[in-house]
Amino acid sequence: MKKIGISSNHVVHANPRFGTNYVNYVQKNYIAGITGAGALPMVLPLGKPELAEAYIDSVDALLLPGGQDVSPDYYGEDPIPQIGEIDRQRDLFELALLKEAIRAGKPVFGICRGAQVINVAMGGTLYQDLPTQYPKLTVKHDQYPTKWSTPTHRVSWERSNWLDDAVSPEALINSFHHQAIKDLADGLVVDAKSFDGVIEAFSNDDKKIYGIQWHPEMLLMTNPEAQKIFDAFVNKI
Ligand SMILES: [Mn+2]
Repeated sequence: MKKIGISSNHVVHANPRFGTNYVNYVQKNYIAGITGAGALPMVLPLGKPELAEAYIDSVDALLLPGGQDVSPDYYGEDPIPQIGEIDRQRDLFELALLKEAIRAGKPVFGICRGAQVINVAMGGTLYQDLPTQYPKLTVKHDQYPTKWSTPTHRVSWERSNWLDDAVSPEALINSFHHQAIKDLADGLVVDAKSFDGVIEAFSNDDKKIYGIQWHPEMLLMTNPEAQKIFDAFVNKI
């Protein structure tokens, strides 16, 4: 069975269930996507970057899920007032995991924040906040309060890519981001954009690096077709 490492998020604010006894967590929908594709999810507890090599040694591929904003420090900027929560511990752990996965030639799939982490790690930049920094914004990229499982906006496919058999060209996707890729890193190629020009998918098939800006795991409960994205990734291993 192929083993997919999923980097976990953590709760580091006091909360009603756990107080200050903080927890690592992965949303169950990611687990469902990986098991649905016939692979074995291995949750990687958010921890020391020095452990990244050992973690990556123990899996066949890496999934970087969604979550906090990426600190702009890695691409040479200070945070603007509109940035959301950043978490340098998570950034540094995931940047280390990604570096090790690329070194080991193991496939990587970044979803939302995960795609942004890949881009930044490879030398790209982000819009810290689309409404503030992207003048051409005409699509609602943070669809809240519409449900997670409701697809809302279209994408324009730029070239044949790894999702050809997984996502129909007319498909709607869901969208929960206010950050987005600004300058795409060298070595990555755009697969799809929204109709206002925001990069929604990229890949490097030679290095087996894949990123999408939407959340197929959240679509699973209402749209079984979304499983095909996880299947396509597992087939790349
Ligand atoms: Mn979007």
